[in-house]
Amino acid sequence: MDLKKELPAIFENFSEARRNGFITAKILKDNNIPLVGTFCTYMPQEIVMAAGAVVVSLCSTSDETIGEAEIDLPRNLCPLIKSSYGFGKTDKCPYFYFADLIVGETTCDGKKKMYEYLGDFKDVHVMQLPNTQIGEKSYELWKDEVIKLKNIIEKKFALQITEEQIKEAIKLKNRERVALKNFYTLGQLNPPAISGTDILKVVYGATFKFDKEISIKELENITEKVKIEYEEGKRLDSKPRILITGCPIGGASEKVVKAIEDNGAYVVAYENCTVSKANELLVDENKNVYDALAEKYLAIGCSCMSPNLNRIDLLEKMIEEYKVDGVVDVVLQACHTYAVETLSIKRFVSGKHKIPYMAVETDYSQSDVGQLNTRMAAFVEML
Ligand code: BJ8
Repeated sequence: MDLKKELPAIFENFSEARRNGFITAKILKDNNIPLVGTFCTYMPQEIVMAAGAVVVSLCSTSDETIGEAEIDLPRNLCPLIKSSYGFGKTDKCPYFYFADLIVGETTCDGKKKMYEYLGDFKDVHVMQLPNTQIGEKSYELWKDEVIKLKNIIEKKFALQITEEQIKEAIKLKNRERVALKNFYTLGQLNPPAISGTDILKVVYGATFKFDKEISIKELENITEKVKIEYEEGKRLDSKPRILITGCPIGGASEKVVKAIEDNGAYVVAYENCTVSKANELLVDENKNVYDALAEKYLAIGCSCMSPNLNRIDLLEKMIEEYKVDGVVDVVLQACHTYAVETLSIKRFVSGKHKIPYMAVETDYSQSDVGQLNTRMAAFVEML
């Protein structure tokens, strides 16, 4: 990446990483590098990396294939599930097309049932995730599932994964998390250095950069460049500071970020899976590798866990660190777990913290853009 370029061009480079998917996936295949597709932050990527394979997120974020998916699946289902299934069914996603194995997990009901059908198109392994993070039994179950995933990958790709290789993968993935975190916590600067749109572009785009050493270097350089320019006085205006929480965001659902930023505020923090939920916690490098992985991944504060206290803990920390003026909870249509949790998040944010809170339900279409703009304008005015 040419760091002499202006920041907008550098941010665009990360967006391009996803658009260049076909070529990237093809190069990996030509070099006999196995591709493992995932739909969830709970998937312990280090196991795949230790096998010399590449992990790619298959969570689809466009409405392009939803019509095709609705032939097989109910219409009243989360767009992420329908879109992901649709891309699998139609072979329109290069990553899905080239994936050798798909690893799913028993998170929400819609996703785990969808995996059963996905098995018609691809080799699918589903990890059995417990419904709660509490108790020794949940921990042991998840640790066993991590070990089972290692065995599945060894068998699938006819290789052996050593603990040493997993240790190396843990270190590399941790370095990537730190580089990402150093970048997205630029959102803590007040007034902001960069917009929430650009933060998302980089963090989301980075998941499609498969050479982790290069990606880490780029993230470090870009963070440094933003900091230097900030010191030199390049800052954005002071505006209300919004934290986004809820379902994963990216692609079509970025319309929510746009509606916030077009109507007088900046998104400075993302609590959801796309950004902080996945990267805040590191894997302990001093423990037995399976214990360390089980511990880190089971601690993810997703609404499929009951109770989901870790989401509240992370929100508490972020509201403070980012000096947040308002919280927007994004719920994808028909995502029951996140929809039900809006009550407890509202109680926590506006009850305990006295910070304005709004939940928005959306999908991957553009039909609610007008309504989103009206609601965000009213919300921002209130701050
Ligand atoms: S760890 S947030 S990536 S499950 S939006 S498909 S929950 S109905 S995406 Fe998620 Fe893993 Fe949790 Fe993160 Fe279901 Fe809801 Fe759809 Fe969802």
